[in-house]
Amino acid sequence: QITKDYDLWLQYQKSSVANDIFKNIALNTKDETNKAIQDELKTASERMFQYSPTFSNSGNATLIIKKFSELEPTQKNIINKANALNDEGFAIETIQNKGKKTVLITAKNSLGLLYGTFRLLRELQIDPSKKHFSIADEPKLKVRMLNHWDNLDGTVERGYAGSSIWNWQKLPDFIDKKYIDYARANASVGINGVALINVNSNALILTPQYLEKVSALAKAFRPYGIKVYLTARFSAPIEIGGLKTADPLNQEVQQWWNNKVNEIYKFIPDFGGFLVKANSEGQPGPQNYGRNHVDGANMMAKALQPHHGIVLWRAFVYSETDSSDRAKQAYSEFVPYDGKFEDNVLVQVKNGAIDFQPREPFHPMFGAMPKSKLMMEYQITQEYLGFSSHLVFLPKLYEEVLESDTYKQGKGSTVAKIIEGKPNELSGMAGVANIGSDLNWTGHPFAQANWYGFGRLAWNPELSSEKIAEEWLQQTFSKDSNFVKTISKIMLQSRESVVKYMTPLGLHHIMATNHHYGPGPWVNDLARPEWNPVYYHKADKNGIGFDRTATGSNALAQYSPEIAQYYGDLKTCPEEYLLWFHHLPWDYKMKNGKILWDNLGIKYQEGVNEVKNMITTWESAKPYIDAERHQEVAQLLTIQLKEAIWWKDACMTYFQTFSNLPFPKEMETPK
Ligand code: GCW
Repeated sequence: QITKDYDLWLQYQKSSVANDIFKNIALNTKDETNKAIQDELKTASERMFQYSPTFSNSGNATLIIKKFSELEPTQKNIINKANALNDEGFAIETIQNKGKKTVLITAKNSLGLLYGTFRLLRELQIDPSKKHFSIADEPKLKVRMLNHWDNLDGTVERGYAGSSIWNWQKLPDFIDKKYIDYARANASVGINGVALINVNSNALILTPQYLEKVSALAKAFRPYGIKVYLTARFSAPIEIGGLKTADPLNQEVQQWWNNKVNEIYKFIPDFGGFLVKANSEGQPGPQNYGRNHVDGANMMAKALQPHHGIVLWRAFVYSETDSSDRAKQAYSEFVPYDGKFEDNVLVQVKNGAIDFQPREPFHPMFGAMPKSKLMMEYQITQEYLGFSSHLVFLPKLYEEVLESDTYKQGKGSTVAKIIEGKPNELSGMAGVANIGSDLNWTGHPFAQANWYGFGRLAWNPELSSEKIAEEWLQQTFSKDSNFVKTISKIMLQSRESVVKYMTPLGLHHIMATNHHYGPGPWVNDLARPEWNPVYYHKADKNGIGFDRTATGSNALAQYSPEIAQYYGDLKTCPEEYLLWFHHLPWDYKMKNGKILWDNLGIKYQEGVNEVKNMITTWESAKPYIDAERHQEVAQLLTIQLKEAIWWKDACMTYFQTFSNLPFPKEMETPK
């Protein structure tokens, strides 16, 4: 073992109690997924309980893993239970078998059995003595995928964990063990799709030379139920097809995509489909030809339909020409087309309308397109949240968005309900991966929890972040309840802390220009106004904040009347979103009786103090875990504190040039 954190949450730590559950496993190992189940059980059993399981199809099994079509009629009640589950669901039950207690994992197909196995292993990692099971579970979303922003040259856009894990030069013949471990980790939380390269795509990925390599990766992932998707550059028919145009309504262009898709399926029979960024940040798209998003998406959708492939059409668009409020643009470009997208199109919407900020209100498109299928796009990589140097537990952010009530179909139409969609229809969640070539995969050991938590929420968008933090800690570090209690507390608070020391009270996009690391609220020399932080905070001598009410950009009108009223009225608008929706004077009196300027300083200071507290708490965790990972995290927390102070000092000093007020007494004065 090179380093413990390579094993992620699949540590399978040596257990102090015995359990013979893996002694004799009834499993048909002919199928490649069942073979993956076998490998996993062997590893887990040897590491946790120090024995190798026997795999057979008869005898006195201690664990039976069988599709329910293979179960005996006497096991009817379990069959019924499992039958009610969807195709990827599973049941785990302790049953009487030949007079002995036996654990049974059953599902409709082998992928369900794999998910059931990983679930059993999670339960055992948390409680190794466990013998009684009665679990039935199934994913609530169909597409649960990672989006890699990896480039073909090995760099990763917004990647902070080394370089790309895809070794294009050695593919297709060399299958790095890392690919398998990556697939195991994904399958263990139910992730079933991966878009291999950047949405700022390179058409070369669609050429046979690359498709051959992609097909080798698809083959490696297949036993783990993971489908491969590719980003499709809209202008590919010109760049690699020799056509003069990429106009989606041109017959030749449609034919080119049909042929291309047929070719792809020859290489990858279970290819997932295309992920497309079009007409956004300079990427080509249908608008280059006077067409719209529906024309573009449906053209690709039609090519994919004969093969049951899908299109993930991104809604992250904003144009060079309209810069009154970037937050409004996606809604204006998409909502008028509700109901026009083909059945196999998912519109992939970022959680908020600006761009993966530490905190954003939910995207107004959620609930606004009832006749279309919308899927969620989260960022797991921490572009705007301190890269992989800051400990930030993102499931807390994900959960906040999923729980938000859009009121679009009446009270209770939460974002989670909207993306879950109708039963049996296409639905999904994507996360921009934070994975790279670093030994620990994600740069920060705690960033692994964001990958894990994303997967758990994609499986069940209604899970609590608290549960996710606890089970991740138990599997990754230690089951000790003291440890789990204290460290889950700092995880759960970490997202609020980063909001406080970076962008409190609804401020946003004031990170340094281009790279987005560290503070940079001041003017830059970029031509586009919406790439300038001052566009977002609008600080002047009269006050600070973006007026998105009717007196300003009126972005609020894109929400349901209930939400527009709630955020628009200063009496009800939560402090967290104050400056997101309102421009207010520096001496605006807030609920605690203090003025806005003082509250800003107090928030920045609270953020800093909370990081200090994280450091002391982490110090107390020393006895519970290995020195190596303890030391790693301790060093990173030191960076985080230094930078929280940097944020506070830089922002408050800059904003003071407008407010002309002294720092509040609660705030430590910048050195
Ligand atoms: O967050 C912004 C990033 C870009 C990214 C873009 C997008 C891939 O700064 O790097 O491009 O969003 O989501 O398309």
